[in-house]
Amino acid sequence: MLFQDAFARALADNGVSTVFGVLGDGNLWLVDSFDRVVGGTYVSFSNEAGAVLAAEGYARASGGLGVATVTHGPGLTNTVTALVDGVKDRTPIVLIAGDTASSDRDGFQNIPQREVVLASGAGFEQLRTPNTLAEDVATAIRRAHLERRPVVLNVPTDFQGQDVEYYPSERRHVTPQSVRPDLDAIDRAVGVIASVHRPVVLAGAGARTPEAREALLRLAERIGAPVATTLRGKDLFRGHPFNLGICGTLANPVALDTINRSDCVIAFGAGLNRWTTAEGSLLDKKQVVHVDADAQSINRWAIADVGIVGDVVAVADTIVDWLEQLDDTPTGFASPELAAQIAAYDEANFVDRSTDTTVDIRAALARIETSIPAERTLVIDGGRFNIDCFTMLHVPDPQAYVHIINFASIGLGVGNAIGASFAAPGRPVLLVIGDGGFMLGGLAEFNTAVRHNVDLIVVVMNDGAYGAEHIHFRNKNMDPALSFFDWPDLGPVATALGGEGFTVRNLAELDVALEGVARRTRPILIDIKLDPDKVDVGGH
Ligand SMILES: Cc1ncc(C[n+]2csc(CCOP(=O)(O)OP(=O)(O)O)c2C)c(N)n1
Repeated sequence: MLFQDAFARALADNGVSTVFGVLGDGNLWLVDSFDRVVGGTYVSFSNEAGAVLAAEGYARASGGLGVATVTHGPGLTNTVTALVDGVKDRTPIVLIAGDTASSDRDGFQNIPQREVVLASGAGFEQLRTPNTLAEDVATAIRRAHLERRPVVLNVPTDFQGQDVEYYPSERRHVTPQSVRPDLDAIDRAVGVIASVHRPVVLAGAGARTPEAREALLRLAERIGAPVATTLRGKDLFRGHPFNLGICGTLANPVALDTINRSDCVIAFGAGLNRWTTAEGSLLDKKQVVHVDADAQSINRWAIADVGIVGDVVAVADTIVDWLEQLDDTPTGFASPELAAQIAAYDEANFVDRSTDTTVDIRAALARIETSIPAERTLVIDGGRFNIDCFTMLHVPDPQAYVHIINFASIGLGVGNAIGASFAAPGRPVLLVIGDGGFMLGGLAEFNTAVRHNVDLIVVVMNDGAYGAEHIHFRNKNMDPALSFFDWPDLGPVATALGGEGFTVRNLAELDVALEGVARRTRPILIDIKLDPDKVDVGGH
């Protein structure tokens, strides 16, 4: 069989059905075979960065593997920021990169690809010989899953066109299993939990399944604890009477007061990083029980009194069983008074500072939250606008929130949003992004969304500035001129790119745009004009 046909078959045999990419002579025939011979879905991008970001968005929204492909040299170097983002986020993707034939020393696109990849923190897997392709493809996929990071599969260009023998590889990764917790660690955790009076149960990205939700609520009820999440566990407990929402620097006043008064945090699948713990202050003088399937996260950011390595559901259920045997009574910290305080808190309570020519960001978010279908995927780009987005926009389950700011890079949103839409077809993707982020990394890929008929709703929070930098100048009483941009109106730009664009200068125009969302037939962009002096600080 031809090398490229066998390669495509190996992808299909390993369950790869969708590949995001940009063509070049390094991957041309591989993509052709994937499309034509095995009937895979190939999604073409304008820039390699967008393709790799889409593979990440696909992996993040599906909880599985994302796959992208690029050509050698500049095709690969264009992906470096996206690779680093995947490394920091621990996203499993395989990037199939063509590589210059080893005989072609002077090729224009020849660079040391291994060195470029390794410097990004991604893994590198060489496709060794045409006849080892089945093993090498399976190994790259296995590594991406187990190492939870991007792995670049490096494929010499001259292998394309060669004849090979193909046998499927059995070298599969083992899917995650429920590891039983150490009973000694459970004993110590139960000792702590039975002795405290005001516990809080905290869930992170490692606990964002319906089964984990049920198990953690059983535990919380058993001990009388309110529940909270990290940003990445966003909306896991939405609608529950003792849901405090996000714990940390994004916490609302009721949550902050409750967490401050608590004497024990029982964290499941949560990193306990500086944002979740507000630089450690929220764990101060509290007992900490930290449960995670991955031993690496325990004592990484915060020090735990008891660390338990194990499956979130298995640990929570075991703790509940042991407490039942002790006949321990609930603490009463989750009291009717607390439920009343939570119910009374209104996150959409703000002073609307909209004018005829600029919109208040919170007023815009409140309307967007209620007008755009609740069954959505949500992506929020970097920038100072994003703080209010995290708390005022919601998702039906935490998997539907695609987190893209672990590298604090702006402009990664459109690629991620397109990839996420392929992982969750039938759900519109709502992307909120700043004008700086959209112009930096989104403009060309908005047309990619049009080309592939993606159900994408882009909201640009447009303060005509790099707001995160603008505020630094303002805070020092300096002229912020360097942070300002005189962009064209992005509504007509989106229309020119094949979508439907709206320019919004006031709330009446926002209502018109949101009516447009309800009858959309193609990607939509709503360019909302904000006053740069009326947006609260976020970003980096
Ligand atoms: C790739 C990259 N370049 C530059 C920065 C620095 N930076 C952080 S926020 C920001 C401004 C972003 O502007 P915009 O997207 O309009 O959002 P705003 O801050 O105005 O809300 C910049 C340039 C960054 N984080 N990432």
